[in-house]
Amino acid sequence: MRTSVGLALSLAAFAGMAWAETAAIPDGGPGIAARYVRDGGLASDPRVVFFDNLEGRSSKLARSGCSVDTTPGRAFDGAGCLLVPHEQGSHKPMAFDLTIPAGDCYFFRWYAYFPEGYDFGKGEKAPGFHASAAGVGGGHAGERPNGRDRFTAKICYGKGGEAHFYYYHMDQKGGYGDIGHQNVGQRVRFETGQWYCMELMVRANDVNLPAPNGAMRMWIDGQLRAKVDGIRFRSVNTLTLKAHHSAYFGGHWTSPKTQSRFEDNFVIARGYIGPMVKVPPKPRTVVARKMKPAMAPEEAKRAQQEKEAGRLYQMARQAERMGQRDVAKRLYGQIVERFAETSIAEKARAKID
Ligand SMILES: [Ca+2]
Repeated sequence: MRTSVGLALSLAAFAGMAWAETAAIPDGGPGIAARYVRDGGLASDPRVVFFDNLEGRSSKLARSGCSVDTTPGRAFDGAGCLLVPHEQGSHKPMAFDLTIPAGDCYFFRWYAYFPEGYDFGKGEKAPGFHASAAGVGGGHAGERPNGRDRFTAKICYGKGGEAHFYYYHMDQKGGYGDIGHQNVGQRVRFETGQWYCMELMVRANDVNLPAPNGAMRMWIDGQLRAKVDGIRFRSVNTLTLKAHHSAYFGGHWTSPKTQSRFEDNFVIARGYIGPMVKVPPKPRTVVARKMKPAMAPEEAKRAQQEKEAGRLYQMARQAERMGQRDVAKRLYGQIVERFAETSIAEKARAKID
């Protein structure tokens, strides 16, 4: 009797420890990326195990039909992003693994963009994680994992552009994986023509706990939008996380039309990554006494608008030189619409007329 009471107490203590870990998962706030302006140097952070901003000469993501797109003005940041093509009636591009060290808990951040007219159909797969024992290949759709063979935890872009979890685990209701909808704050439904910062955390459970402690989190633009706790993914510790680039429509359905989605700035790390910061954090140095008088707010705003408009104008000119008149025209249109008060708006208007 004493032994069983002692065992129950130590199990409760162990479960309590596991709960404390769950509680420590961040809800958002500054992540690893907050220290690296425009992700510069982020690849060298000791917690980062995979980084690809599609700016190099080659990319490990340019596989299975996916390619690097350098159309001016297309990327989230820099010159390149990933073009993910979908053919009407096809499941392609098929999923592929990204090499990372074996691990039990990872964060995966990327940026996602859906151009105007994009049709989410019945939903498509997005990046995430899976695990499989040696000798267990793909093609197990519709089979409940047994704890020793495999599991999956990824994001899907669902019907109407609403991101949710899709996960195969030991306690799932049926043969197919479970869906975990957004359950924190207001649900986000993707709009076209806009970049979104996606982040997924997956923690495989410690095995043989009385209460399983597997967990998933999803952040959109740095805001926690979905969480699931208490998941039993596995019954052996040897089943560890592998990163997966998934981008196919299905289940049983396919892309409703031939179209492309775009992605940029992929990072996988051992801690919360968070959105890219575009300006350096404010320096903490003491302000010198003799300073140039600060610009009036109106003047500063105007200068900033001139600068932004100038940047877009340069991009439009570059597109023109490359013979991409549609892109150039779109950019000139943006200048006229967004920066009507600037000197550059006049020049842009002349280009459209
Ligand atoms: Ca890029």
